[in-house]
Amino acid sequence: MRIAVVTLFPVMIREALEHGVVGRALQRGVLEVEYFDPRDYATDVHRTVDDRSYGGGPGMVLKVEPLRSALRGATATQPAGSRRVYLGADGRRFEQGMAREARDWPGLVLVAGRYEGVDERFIERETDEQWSIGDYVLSGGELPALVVIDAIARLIPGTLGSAESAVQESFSDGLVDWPHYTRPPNIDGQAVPAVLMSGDHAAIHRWRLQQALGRTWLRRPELLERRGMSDEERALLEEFKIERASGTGRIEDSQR
Ligand code: 4F9
Repeated sequence: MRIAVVTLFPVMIREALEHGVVGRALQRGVLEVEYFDPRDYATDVHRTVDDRSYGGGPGMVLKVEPLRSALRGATATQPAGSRRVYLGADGRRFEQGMAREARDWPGLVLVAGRYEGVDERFIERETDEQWSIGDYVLSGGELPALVVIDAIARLIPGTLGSAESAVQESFSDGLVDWPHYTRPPNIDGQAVPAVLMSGDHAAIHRWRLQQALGRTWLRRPELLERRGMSDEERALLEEFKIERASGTGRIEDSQR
């Protein structure tokens, strides 16, 4: 898959993508990321990309022309039918389902804005959608672009090894993760749950599903609402609640 990014800080994105699973996808060539810096498209001697805000106030606004030229350069390298996504705090909330859809698009151009602002006429006229990764103020769209690229890259066939894919599949079904443990079996009096060392694979699977259900109920009830449960899962969750009532939970779970 080819992704183009319009950004004033290409090095920030390129270097962050060099590591781990995504770095491997880039090396193997299953993912290609290209960068288009509006500064390279500015036409004046100072390579100006921003200007003062009409209406006054502090903070500079990114100008239409350099952004538009960079975006057109980016779009030219992309297959027909590729989509242009502006990353901005007031966009549609980015979720896993959107990563799956974007993976299947012919191409993707991401535009990272700056916090102070981007001329609205560029967003309106030159981009197809606006995505936000969450409700916080960031200095720009570069970190959101990295989040989006990472989430999509993991879904490209050939990016993950078979073990990683198996892990991914078990969690893309609308529940949060179950808890994980590795050696040593006992540390400072904290033991690994005995079932995980029992060798009973059916019991282990049941326990993990129960933990995932229980944690989703505690921490992300809206996910459980959206997903629904089978009769068997409902029974597992009820058992989780009963066991939990007789134990001690974490502070962040105490609202339940
Ligand atoms: C973009 C925040 C996407 C969240 C871009 C300032 C942003 C953002 N999601 N904040 N510039």
